[in-house]
Amino acid sequence: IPTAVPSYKTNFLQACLSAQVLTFGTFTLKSGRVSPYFFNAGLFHRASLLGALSTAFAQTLLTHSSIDPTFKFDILFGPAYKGIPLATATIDKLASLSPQAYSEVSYSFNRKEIKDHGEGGVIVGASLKGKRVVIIDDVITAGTAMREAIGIINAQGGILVGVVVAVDRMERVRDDLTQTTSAIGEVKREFGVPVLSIIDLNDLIGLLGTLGNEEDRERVEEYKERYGASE
Ligand code: OMP
Repeated sequence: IPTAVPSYKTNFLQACLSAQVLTFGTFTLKSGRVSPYFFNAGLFHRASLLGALSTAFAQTLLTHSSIDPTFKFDILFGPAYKGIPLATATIDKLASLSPQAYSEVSYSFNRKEIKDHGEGGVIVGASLKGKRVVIIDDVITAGTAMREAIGIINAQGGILVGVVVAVDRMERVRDDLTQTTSAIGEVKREFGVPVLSIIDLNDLIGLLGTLGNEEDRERVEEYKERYGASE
């Protein structure tokens, strides 16, 4: 594994492979595309794996903060359902790695069903109103899930300051070959916020090469040729 790749990325990739969170085969995606690989964050349920995932998310956020000291947030927002354990585990990890900077950060998530009794409302955890919010989620492919989450934050009066995902699949939003921009690129340009990922498609291709898994590497490369984004 090349030394230029930070160890948190390679540790994370190894954890994904060992737990089969990352698998190779033939998978139909939400977008209808047929992919040679799939990342299933729902399999990170064992304590040690959740620890590996939250550590990698925390390192990704800390690395970005060291490059851009103005990158500060009050809330980590995890869209229901898969984002919920990601947000809660990651703020806990951030606070233990860097208590001075992160002890006061909150988690927050949306309800899928509107609750009209008890405390009511759409949001569980910290209120988003007037707060600096970072969205945390599993995978970004065409960006549909991310746009929904941004809609909730805007409706609640939150200020979106960034997005972090486990895997950036680096795919074009549209199948049309004349439009080759990625979902992440569009979110970055449209909302003017950084969109970070623990790993992306190129990290994955690099790892398959290092592991000598030529068959899967070629299939993933072919998929990238077909659906990969320019930026
Ligand atoms: P978009 O909404 O197209 O960006 O797709 C993101 C969602 O697709 C994720 O939140 C997952 O529900 C699902 N997904 C995965 O979980 N892993 C993958 O490797 C690919 C997808 C997907 O369907 O594109």
